[in-house]
Amino acid sequence: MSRLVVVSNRVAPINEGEATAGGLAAGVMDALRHSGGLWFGWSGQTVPDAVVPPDSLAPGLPPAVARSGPVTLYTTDLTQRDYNDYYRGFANGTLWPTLHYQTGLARFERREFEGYRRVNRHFARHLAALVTPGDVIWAHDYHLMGLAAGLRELGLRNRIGLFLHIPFPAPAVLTTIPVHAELMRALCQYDLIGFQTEADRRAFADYLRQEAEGQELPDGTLQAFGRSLRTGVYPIGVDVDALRAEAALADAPHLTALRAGLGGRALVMSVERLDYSKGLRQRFAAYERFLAEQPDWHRRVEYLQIAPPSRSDVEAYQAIRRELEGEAGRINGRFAELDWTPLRYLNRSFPRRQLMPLYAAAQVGLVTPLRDGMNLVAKEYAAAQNPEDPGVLVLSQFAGAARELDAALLVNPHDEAGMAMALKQALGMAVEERRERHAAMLRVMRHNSLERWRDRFVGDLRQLPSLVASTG
Ligand code: ADQ
Repeated sequence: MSRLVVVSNRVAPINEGEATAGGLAAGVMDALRHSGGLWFGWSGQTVPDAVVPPDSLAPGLPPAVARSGPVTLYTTDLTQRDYNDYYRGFANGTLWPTLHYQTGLARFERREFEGYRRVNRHFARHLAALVTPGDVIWAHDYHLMGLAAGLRELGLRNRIGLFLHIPFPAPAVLTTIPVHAELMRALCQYDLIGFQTEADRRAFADYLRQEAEGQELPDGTLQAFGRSLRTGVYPIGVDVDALRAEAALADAPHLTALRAGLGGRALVMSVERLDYSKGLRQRFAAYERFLAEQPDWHRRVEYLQIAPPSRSDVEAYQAIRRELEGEAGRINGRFAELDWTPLRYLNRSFPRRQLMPLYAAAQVGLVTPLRDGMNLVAKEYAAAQNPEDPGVLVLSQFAGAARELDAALLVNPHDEAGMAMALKQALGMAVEERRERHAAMLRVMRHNSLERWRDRFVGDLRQLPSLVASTG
């Protein structure tokens, strides 16, 4: 079997039992262990600019290596300038907001786009030295849209695929990025591009048709920029049984502390990185409205929001953090009693094995992003529930997960009154209805598992006609 080479902005910790590693990292690592392979990405370290001359094509510091059985990890450092332009700049200042339809928060600097291309080439040069002609290369996410182009420039003809974890927006939104054509031309150097939903895949095909004179052949092949490529829909999943097993460990000390604090009140819970795309501001407002309109729920409910800061050196993230701190204080100031804090807002992360029992203890999982590629928290929350007495998932219609989990209570995160009503409905839902909805969600999640996501993507990539094989 051809060797698998995974590339992502950051490489996951190699430690199998790593408590904080997400399902995604574990799933990809499993695939690598299965076929043997390597994982390449940024080390997370930056070095002073002087180490690599500006615009140099020299690869910089040699990649560090770690091994675990048949899996080898390679990482490379970035210079401070690369980090600023590529990671903080174009990836998280331009692409992230635009692909989440937040064009008002997006900024554009050509210098940063050049940095993005530079780092993608830098990754490509390192990789080119590591891969052999039969390897299949699986890149992840919006940081690496230019990686295949970098590899092709170096003459690589391997099968190269990209899975986009976040949404692909409508063409009218994507074209707000001044260099959209250069970006999409580079993206089309991939052989296979995977999306979370059919809506994302369709938006990409629409862009190629409307903006790049592309066409879609009856067998689904897309042709644009002089290239033929395949696309597919691969909704990322979770390992339902493993999550439920973690969630059922109910005697953890942190859970005892939570229960003591709750004193029998119903728990509403949300967990995410602190990010403007996750809809926290709108959710806080909806909860405030719920409290204002439903005085009979006062003292009987508590909302726990866990949101560790992320990307704190990007201005839009500092702004949302300041705003939420203010709002949490104001809402508590308005409703709290001596013995009741209606909203608990924690800016920290928890190891997975602690998070799952918390999900299981929550009567309502409130997952209301303004846009989200998939949203794994929604699936983790549903998987963590006790099937006999499950909690209710209130889910944004704009999360990719809503396409599969239509048995959740679906809400529009911009509809404050609608969200407040859904919260009331969730808190009062009879156990039969909760069981029915939960069983329906479990069925979908068992089918679209993490394993299936990975095996389908890697299987499709392996099956593509190999340019190496066909040309010798
Ligand atoms: P994210 O935007 O990071 O992922 P999400 O899908 O919810 O969003 O995944 C977050 C992961 O981190 C989950 O496994 C969650 O349990 C964990 N996590 C979040 N907050 C945590 C906390 N406070 N403590 C511990 N763990 C925490 C991107 C895309 C998504 C897409 C995923 C996977 O934006 O749309 O679903 O990739 O493709």
